[in-house]
Amino acid sequence: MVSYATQPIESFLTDLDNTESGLSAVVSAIRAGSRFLVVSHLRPDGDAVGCLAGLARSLRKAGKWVDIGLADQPPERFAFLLEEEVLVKPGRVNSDYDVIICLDAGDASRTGFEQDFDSTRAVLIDIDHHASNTCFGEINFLDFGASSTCEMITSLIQTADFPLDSDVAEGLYLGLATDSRFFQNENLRASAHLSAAALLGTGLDTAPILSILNGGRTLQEMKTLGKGLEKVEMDCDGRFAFSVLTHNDLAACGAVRENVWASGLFNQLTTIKGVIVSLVAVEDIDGKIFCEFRSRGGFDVKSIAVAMGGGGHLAASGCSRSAPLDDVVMEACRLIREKLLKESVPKVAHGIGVR
Ligand SMILES: [Mn+2]
Repeated sequence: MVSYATQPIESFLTDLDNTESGLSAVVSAIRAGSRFLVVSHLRPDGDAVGCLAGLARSLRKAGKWVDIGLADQPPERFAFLLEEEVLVKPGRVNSDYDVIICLDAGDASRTGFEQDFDSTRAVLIDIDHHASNTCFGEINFLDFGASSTCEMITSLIQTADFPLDSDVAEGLYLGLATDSRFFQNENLRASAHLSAAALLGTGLDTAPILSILNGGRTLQEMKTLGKGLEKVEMDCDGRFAFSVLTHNDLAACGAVRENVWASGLFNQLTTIKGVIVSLVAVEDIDGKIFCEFRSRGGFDVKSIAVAMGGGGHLAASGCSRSAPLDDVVMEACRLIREKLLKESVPKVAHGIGVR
């Protein structure tokens, strides 16, 4: 029988200078603190909600006081993880926390709590896997090779020997599965699978989680997915696919912005044969434009999102703009075309074992 214990999970962390020292500094700060606020980013996804729930539950079992802060409500299908929580909102942060832990957010403004960070005496810890992270904490535990912040929290809990049972594992497994797209991300490290093994080793029943992830789509989300796919356009010799959803499109589907995220549309366009980069632009009801970029084969969409004021990962990134839809789409398309041209990226062969 394979023993996962023979290879400590830390050995799979990237050798970024600050990764391991960041982890041990975080462990020391958490051991020393007793009152915690854990926060995550605006428009929280499965990773954000999962690591908030997982870390809060573990630290409470370790005898700590933990509150959870979120500026936006969690998406409906992940809300069960936080249903017993009284969520702390920006501007309403008490002054008596020892430590504020910021999870899965590339910079302070992504949380909505940046003014609270400025006015608090608490130690600010930044734990994240986004390569665009600005290192904004007093202590930063960053691992750009990690599949998810949930994977990093699993490492943290194991390293610190904090409680890890099925209750703690529930959110962490959900976040690990969603952020790694069920272990389908390119360049996924062994540590992602080892974290999953540790979480499943708690006796976690994954059936309810899988049923939410695979069967929890609403009719509005399904219609939004259909509308987005119907409107796909191809460019750059079939290497670039994009789709633009206006607020009229959303209204026709009975959908709101959150439904587009939950629909799974963003990850669909790069599954078209030959496509290596995709863009979905969404016009919200208030006129704000959201762009989501995805890529395959190592094409860097993070740099495009950063150039447009956003951030994210090499293969999945995004930005938002308050500008006319056409202008934003034109700028995003131009940046993608220029980068494709400059890098003369070949078509990716789609097929098992072919890259
Ligand atoms: Mn994440």
